[in-house]
Amino acid sequence: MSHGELVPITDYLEYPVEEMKDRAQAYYDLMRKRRTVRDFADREVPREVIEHCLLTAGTAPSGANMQPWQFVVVSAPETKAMIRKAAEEVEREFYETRAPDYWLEALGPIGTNEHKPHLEEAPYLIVTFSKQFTVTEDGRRLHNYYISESVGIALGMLISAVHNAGLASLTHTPKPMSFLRNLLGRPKHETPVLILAVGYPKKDAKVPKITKKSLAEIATFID
Ligand code: IYR
Repeated sequence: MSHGELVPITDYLEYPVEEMKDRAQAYYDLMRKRRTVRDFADREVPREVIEHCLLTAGTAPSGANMQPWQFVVVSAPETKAMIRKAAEEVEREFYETRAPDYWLEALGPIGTNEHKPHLEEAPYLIVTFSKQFTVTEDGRRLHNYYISESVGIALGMLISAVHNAGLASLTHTPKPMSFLRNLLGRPKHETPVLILAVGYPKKDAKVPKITKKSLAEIATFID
């Protein structure tokens, strides 16, 4: 068994404890302002911002560092229109026939339905695929590990990066979403996971009146 080369961790930054506390709180204060937005403004977003957000997502830890994700960034209006049309078709069926009552009830406060104008209005749709295996340059298949965990972590970092840049996003999961593979020309071993619509919120954008759980509700400390 060969081992990889280990190098010193030159990039680690330690802060004095007071600064550490301030930074932790400041990051929470930034992130607590993130809201999932469904109404996007017709305003251009610099592609460079999207590229840096994707690079941030790409720094995510992943099983055996296999980085089992592929991001397809769609800004072409024709492609966005095709995605909207296909998504609205599956969503109509979901809302009208497939969704059980308890699911529709849970979605009540969020106010979603089969209409997905944001898929055309948002300047960017970042469609994330997970890769079942990695194909090397010489055509060999390498195993990927903890695929859904790794992709979930990368998506969390992407959403934070987008918010940090001052843009809004919407996590959208048409069900089933396999149509995205053909539509975007991806291979069979890639599975669509999420569409992240990204852009500026519309001036009059409204968001659901919902709250997040308290620390006591989400965490248990064993001292
Ligand atoms: N995929 C549908 C339904 C949906 C499901 C959940 I769970 C949500 O939190 C929001 C929507 C849609 O996107 O409308």
